[in-house]
Amino acid sequence: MNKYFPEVTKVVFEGKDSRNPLAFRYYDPQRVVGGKTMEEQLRFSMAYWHTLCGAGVDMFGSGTAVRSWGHLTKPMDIAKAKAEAAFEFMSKMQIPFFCFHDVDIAPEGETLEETFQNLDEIAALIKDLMKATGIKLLWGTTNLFTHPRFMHGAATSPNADVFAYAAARVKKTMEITKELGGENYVFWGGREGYETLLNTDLKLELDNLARFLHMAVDYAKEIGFTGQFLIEPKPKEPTKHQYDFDVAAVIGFLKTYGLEKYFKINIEANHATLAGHTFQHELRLARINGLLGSVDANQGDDLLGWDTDQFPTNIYTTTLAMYEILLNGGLAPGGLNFDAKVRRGSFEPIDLFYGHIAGMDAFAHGLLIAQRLLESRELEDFIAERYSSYRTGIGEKIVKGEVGFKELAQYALEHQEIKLTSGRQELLETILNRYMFAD
Ligand code: XUL
Ligand code: CO
Repeated sequence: MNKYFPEVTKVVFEGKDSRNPLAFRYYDPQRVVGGKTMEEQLRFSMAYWHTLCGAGVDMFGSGTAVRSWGHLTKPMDIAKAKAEAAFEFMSKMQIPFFCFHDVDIAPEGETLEETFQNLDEIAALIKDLMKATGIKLLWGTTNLFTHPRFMHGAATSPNADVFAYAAARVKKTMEITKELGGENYVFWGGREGYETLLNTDLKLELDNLARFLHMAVDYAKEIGFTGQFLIEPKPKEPTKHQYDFDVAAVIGFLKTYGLEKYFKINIEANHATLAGHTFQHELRLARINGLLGSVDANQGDDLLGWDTDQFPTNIYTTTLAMYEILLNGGLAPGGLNFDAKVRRGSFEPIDLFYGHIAGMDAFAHGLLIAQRLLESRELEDFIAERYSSYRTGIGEKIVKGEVGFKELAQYALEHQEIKLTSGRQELLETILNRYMFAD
């Protein structure tokens, strides 16, 4: 496999002193960290849409990306070349998983039948490539947002024919995901939201979204698809108000509609910051609710208010993310999917390698730091001490449900001198820096 990216051989671990830009300085797949190999802890995945389909288009300019399959003109020839290029790329990058939308791997046909036929043909090719390389499918998903028919939503469209059409497409992608041994299936509510309440039946749209997801659960049971269902929150873009706004909104939605047993959450770093949260906040909230399923690994830009989907390079963020993931006992069957694209100006094929190396090393480095931080228990012990008043006396009674307002009022009357302790934020930030820059 040396047809599409001949300028690169295999990217391997060379250690932190290496100056080879096509080597890993931290990602050492077989190194054991926290009882598992880095490969098992990190479960890296390539996003088919950005890496194979991203053309470098933006609101003001056309595609810039130079790709070795760029001379092809027939949609199915392009799809086949992209599939081969994808597996050559992942093999050279040592990326063990990939994720796709249906339309990423095969072109839409004139009719639904033709679309399905195209999908079957490319899925068969992908299945062979998976077998030949050992690369696995982390998740599949359906693109229910690009085509004009989804302008008002898919499962939340006011038009029932669109709801039915979306169901047909999800049904097919789920079948292909099962056929390829996919470990998860993602729902990102691309256009499931609204622009204005002046034309929106909010209650019906939310009820319909839940109906759609229940149908997906039923169909998975029917065909024996046992992958984990995931919802990916995002607060805005493309619609002004997305229904899956953030982890808190998704938890409320899942519980309201009795879906929490069937779904976990796929948390994307850039979506977290767009919602006004840190990535760690979203991971923590999902984790403590037993709903942390998988991660779309990327980062936004503090100065821009949209989803820039950059490769993650901020080691503070990757460290605190890996801290949550380690406390979660890992992500499996989820993983770290690089929902990230190279900048429009990074138009050469080799930039795809630099982008993924940057992201993989940032997470591997973050894993090493997070593991040391956890083993030291410095933060855990501080937090335990900070809440120690709930382990004895009146605090213990509160936690055990043994007192109510009457007893607490009596207690307060008898203990009017309250002694507070410092939160020590600056000290804790210094401790974190000690781990960040230990090597
Ligand atoms: C869009 C986004 C999607 C989902 C899959 O912001 O993140 O690519 O990850 O549909
Ligand atoms: Co995403």
